Amino acid sequence: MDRAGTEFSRFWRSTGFSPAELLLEPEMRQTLAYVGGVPNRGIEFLRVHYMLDLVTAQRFGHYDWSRLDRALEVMVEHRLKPFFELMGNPSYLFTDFNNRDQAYHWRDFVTALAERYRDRFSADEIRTWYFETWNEPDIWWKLGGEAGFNNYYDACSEGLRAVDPALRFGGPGVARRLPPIFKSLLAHCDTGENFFTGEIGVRIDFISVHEKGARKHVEDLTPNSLSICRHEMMAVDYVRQNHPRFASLPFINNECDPQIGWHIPHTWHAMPYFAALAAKIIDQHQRILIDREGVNYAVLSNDNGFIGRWGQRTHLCYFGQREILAAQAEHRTDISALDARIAAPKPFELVKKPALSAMELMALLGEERLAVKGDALDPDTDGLGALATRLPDGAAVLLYNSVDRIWVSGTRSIRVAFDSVRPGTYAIATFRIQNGMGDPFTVWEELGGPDIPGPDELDALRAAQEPELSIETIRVGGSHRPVERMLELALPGIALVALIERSASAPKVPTQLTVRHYPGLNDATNAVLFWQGEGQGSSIELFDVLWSPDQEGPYEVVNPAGLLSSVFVHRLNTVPGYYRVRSRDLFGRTSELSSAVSGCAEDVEPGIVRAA
Ligand code: 8U8
Repeated sequence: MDRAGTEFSRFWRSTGFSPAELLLEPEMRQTLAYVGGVPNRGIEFLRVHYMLDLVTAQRFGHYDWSRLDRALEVMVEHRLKPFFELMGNPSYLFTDFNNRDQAYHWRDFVTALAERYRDRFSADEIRTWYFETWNEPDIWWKLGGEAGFNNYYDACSEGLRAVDPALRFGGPGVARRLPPIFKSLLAHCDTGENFFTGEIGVRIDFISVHEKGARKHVEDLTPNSLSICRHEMMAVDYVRQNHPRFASLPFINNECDPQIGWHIPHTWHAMPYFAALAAKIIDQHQRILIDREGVNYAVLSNDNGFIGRWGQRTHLCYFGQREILAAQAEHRTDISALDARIAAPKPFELVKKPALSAMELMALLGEERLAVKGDALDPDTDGLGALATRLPDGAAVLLYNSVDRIWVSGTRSIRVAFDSVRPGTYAIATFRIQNGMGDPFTVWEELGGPDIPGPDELDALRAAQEPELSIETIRVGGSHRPVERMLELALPGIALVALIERSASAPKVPTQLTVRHYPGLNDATNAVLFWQGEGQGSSIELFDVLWSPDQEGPYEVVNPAGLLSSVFVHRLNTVPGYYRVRSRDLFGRTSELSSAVSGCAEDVEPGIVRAA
């Protein structure tokens, strides 16, 4: 291990989707249990379009917040923070922001919103959120052109500032490259007149754009990963040249997807290809934008929080009868249709894709980079790259093998060597995602591609959804020779290799075990269990879920493989029983069992929460 580390900011821990009404539906609640369960808050922000459509109103100033309250509670319950687009229109009252009264009503609406969620979630909490403009105003802004948009911007800014000047607000999250509304907003913020105060200039706390790797197309266009960084640099350079006082603001690409069109099926969305590509794009941002260009890069987000099937851009594969394709064009939220759907939930199942497992592996990286002395590393040419970090009790290296070609495959033999390892007992853990490892789509194909998988098929899919793990325990003496291991990494593929020193203390018991019930396929009721667990013992631990018909036990493990994330879905047995969870370190030491929650198919309504 090289001691000369530099700070490593985990800037990719974000996702998004549309539309906000999904937050009130069971499919998204279950999705967020997975997304929020990624270890070390490996996904922290959730950026959702049309949030403010969830507010209803008969007239300006009289708002029903109840649906938005619930939407935010679902996020926060799953440890997620809103990347809060001030987008949407309460009962479609607002029509034109060139109208002075409407601009003032919007300002007061934003003030009411910020006060409400400060009181509900605390000032400290909402200061860690981001507030952003309307999504992609260059396409979706219809309330008064560029002048109206600037009034809207000032209303958002002043509305938030009235509650707390420390609330972060920026934008404009544009879809196209340097569109006119991007330029007019920056000019307004730099030298324009604030609609409300008459001051020259309006605050902007961060600048956000969208750049993706290929255009929208039904074909699998080859994403050009480097072009994402190159195109982002065009926005950065524009700001540096035209608005130098904004040059060091946090810069964000909060829709950094390989290809436009989340809903268009590209089978590679289900495959290790996407996992490896996402890791490579993150590393390119570290190398090119942060290290080389000195950009204050704050957030990179894939927009892959949607509900969809294998080929769609989602973290999980949905099985069930619904086609959830809202928000493909300008979206209007139909509140009464939403309420009707909430009242009659449909059965479904979700299976994790490599896109989400990749986030679990990325989440195991530490916050200090270590030098990588790769003689032959040239990732943008041959696809093999590495991100190495220090952990409090060792080191973790993320290796990816990814080229911008969907049909190219192969294998690399890699020698991973950790230098300067002090004497002690260590575990070397290797997690892998590649064809046939952590790859449930291949299992689904082998099963004949069932639309509605049976119970055993679902078990097989879920058994394949965790990254493949091998663990070896070694003793390091005082020789100062590097600790070396060979690794075969497929193209495409990613691996996380960690060297973890054995600590004196055993893993700590997980807390806050919660179970929620959902209607599953095959007439099943699923228990979705989630809990708090990491950050207490060794830096890399796994969880097990145990079940017993008797609260006192004996308990048996029901998860087929150790879990990195603090979430597990289990089909309820016909006999009532109890669940407990435990942590397990890489040396096989386990914590005590957590307190129990009951999982009983007979006495539950879907969606009921039971806290331990
Ligand atoms: C540039 C562009 C062309 C187009 O036809 O549609 C677009 C839609 C374009 C850019 C962005 C866009 O919508 C965003 O991207 C979507 C997607 O499916 O890739 C979604 O991920 C986002 O919700 C949306 O903001």
